[in-house]
Amino acid sequence: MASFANSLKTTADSVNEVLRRLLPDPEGPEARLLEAMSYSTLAGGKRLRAFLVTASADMFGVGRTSSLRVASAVEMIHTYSLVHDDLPCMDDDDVRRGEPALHIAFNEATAVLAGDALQARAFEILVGCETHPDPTVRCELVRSLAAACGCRGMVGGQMIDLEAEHENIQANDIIRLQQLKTGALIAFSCEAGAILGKVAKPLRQALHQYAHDLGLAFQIIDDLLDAEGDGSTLGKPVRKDSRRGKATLVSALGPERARTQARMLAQQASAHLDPFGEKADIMRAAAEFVISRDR
Ligand code: GRG
Repeated sequence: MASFANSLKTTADSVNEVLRRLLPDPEGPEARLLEAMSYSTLAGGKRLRAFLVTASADMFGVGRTSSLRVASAVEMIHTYSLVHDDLPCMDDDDVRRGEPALHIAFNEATAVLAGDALQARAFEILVGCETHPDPTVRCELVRSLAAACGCRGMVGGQMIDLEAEHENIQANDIIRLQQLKTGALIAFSCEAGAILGKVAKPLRQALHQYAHDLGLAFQIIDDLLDAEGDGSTLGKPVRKDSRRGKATLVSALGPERARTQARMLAQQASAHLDPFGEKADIMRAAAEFVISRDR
């Protein structure tokens, strides 16, 4: 696990360096917006999604220039989702990654605009020729990321989540909600390597299935951390789900069954990597990390 933590940290350092280059310099009359984009994007974070992009791309011999650009685009989308999720009209959280949330550090309007601009910048990066020489690959990256973060992906999941507050929804509906809200972007991150490497469909499908189980395990642990974890380690408020009466797999199954389910999903995720043999060992370690993390 220590070696996985080192790999995750190395990827985080690399993606942070690329993000610093790809985020616009805070100059001109719109400088405050650009400062806000950097404030949230460079505020830390595990960079797990970036790791999944580079690890899947490494399996197919894709160069790091390409995979780190895609990883940066994904982290920009992830940051935008956290910025908007923290807004008073959504989850209304004041702290993120151990720092004041963007709408607290700046203001609400700036947080909305910074999220919008991060989303646009992510797609601008994907279509850049430096991302991949083949325009059909760039086009598929754009199509696939748009699907993952749009109305039938992350945004759709957030809508269902907001409407489901204080409702007694069943485990199957919770799973679907979470697949959209958090799973879809994780799935794109894992499949990005296959898109960049132009590999055959069954291999991309195997990565999709790995991501499906990994995403659910990730979300169960996130909910367990909210229910049982330490706010100072997590860098965000805890016990939010119970305060808001939000149904999660932890509230539906109870903590012990939820933890067992997460372990089973992580094992199942690793099994989907069989076609890649030893080349996928680091992605198997990622599944182990997801269920043993404390933040
Ligand atoms: C508002 C468009 C819009 C979407 C919001 C993803 C999302 C949808 C909201 C985030 C709320 C949340 C905390 C969901 C739980 C899972 C999750 C995304 C946790 C945060 O991801 P980590 O742990 O965060 O990878 P770091 O800070 O490490 O990047």
